[in-house]
Amino acid sequence: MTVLYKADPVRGAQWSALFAQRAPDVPFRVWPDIGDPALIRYLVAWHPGDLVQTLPNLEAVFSVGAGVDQLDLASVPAHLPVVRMIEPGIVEGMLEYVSEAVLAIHRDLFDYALAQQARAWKPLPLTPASARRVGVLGLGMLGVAVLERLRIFGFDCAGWSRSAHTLEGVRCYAGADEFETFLARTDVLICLLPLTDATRGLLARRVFDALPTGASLVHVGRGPQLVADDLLDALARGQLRSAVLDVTDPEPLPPDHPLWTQPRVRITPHIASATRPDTAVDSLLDNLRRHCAGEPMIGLIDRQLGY
Ligand code: NDP
Ligand code: OXD
Repeated sequence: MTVLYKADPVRGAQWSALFAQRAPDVPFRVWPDIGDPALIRYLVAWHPGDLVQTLPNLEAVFSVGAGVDQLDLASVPAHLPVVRMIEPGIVEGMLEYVSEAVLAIHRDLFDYALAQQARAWKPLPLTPASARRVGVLGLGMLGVAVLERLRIFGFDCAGWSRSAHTLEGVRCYAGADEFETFLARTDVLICLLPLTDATRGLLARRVFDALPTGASLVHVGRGPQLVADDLLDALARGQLRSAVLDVTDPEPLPPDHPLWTQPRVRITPHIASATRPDTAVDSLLDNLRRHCAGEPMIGLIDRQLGY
């Protein structure tokens, strides 16, 4: 049951060494060294391209990351399960990134960076965390973990998802009917939604205008969920105060894009979190064992919903 890896080659070498240690009986190959295509049973990939069609005995496709939007699901035959990556390394990175971003917004660090440029010593009043209303779009693996972490700081926490959830200490909202109410109580909006037809372009004027004036955005979902012109406009009008963007459309963001020069926008190059090979290999091996035993795999996506 050969596993084929097609993603970052440096990380591929790490995966290969870990497989050799932890599952020496499972042949592991790194693309383009695929050997006999008929022997490949499992593909672990970021952008598989048309590789899937060339592997006649494939039994499952695994995304190397938490999202699956980079896979062209329509090109994966319907009988093949598609599984996303659920592993603790991705969660840890996201907790650090979002905590830092929310605390930077909460403690007015955008204002102090501008004040420093002007050499202005200008203390602002402190707002208690309990008076800062944080709202997370998406209550999945990452959204729930982020809310648990933000609660420790004492923020007033809420989340929004497609279906109804119950989370201790978090006000949960669901579906289109409760979206506006969720937005109206959110000072710091964090996007942790998967990219699907339903979420593409969601972060647009309608949403920004439904937030309290002076709210901020932390976008760690996917670039095409954000309408950049609407964000620039909301910042120019003062409707939004600041934005932390880890994802953009396109990636990389072109050097002449107006977002780069916005003083109240902070951009990072899609590094909020990343799959960690040492923990991801264990998740994959567990799923391979489950698949062989006929048990449900962890992270199996619903192809109708697209996540
Ligand atoms: P999950 O699949 O575990 O959770 C997705 C959540 O989004 C669920 O709560 C789901 O609702 C909700 N959701 C999906 N569609 C809608 C919709 N139309 N309306 C309302 N809610 C919706 O995903 P993860 O938490 O693991 O990851 C989320 C995303 O984070 C990934 O898809 C990826 O895009 C991004 N990501 C970014 C990284 C980065 O470095 N910037 C790193 C890793 C991930 P329900 O619970 O009802 O199904
Ligand atoms: C992921 C990512 O989806 O890194 O895991 O964005």
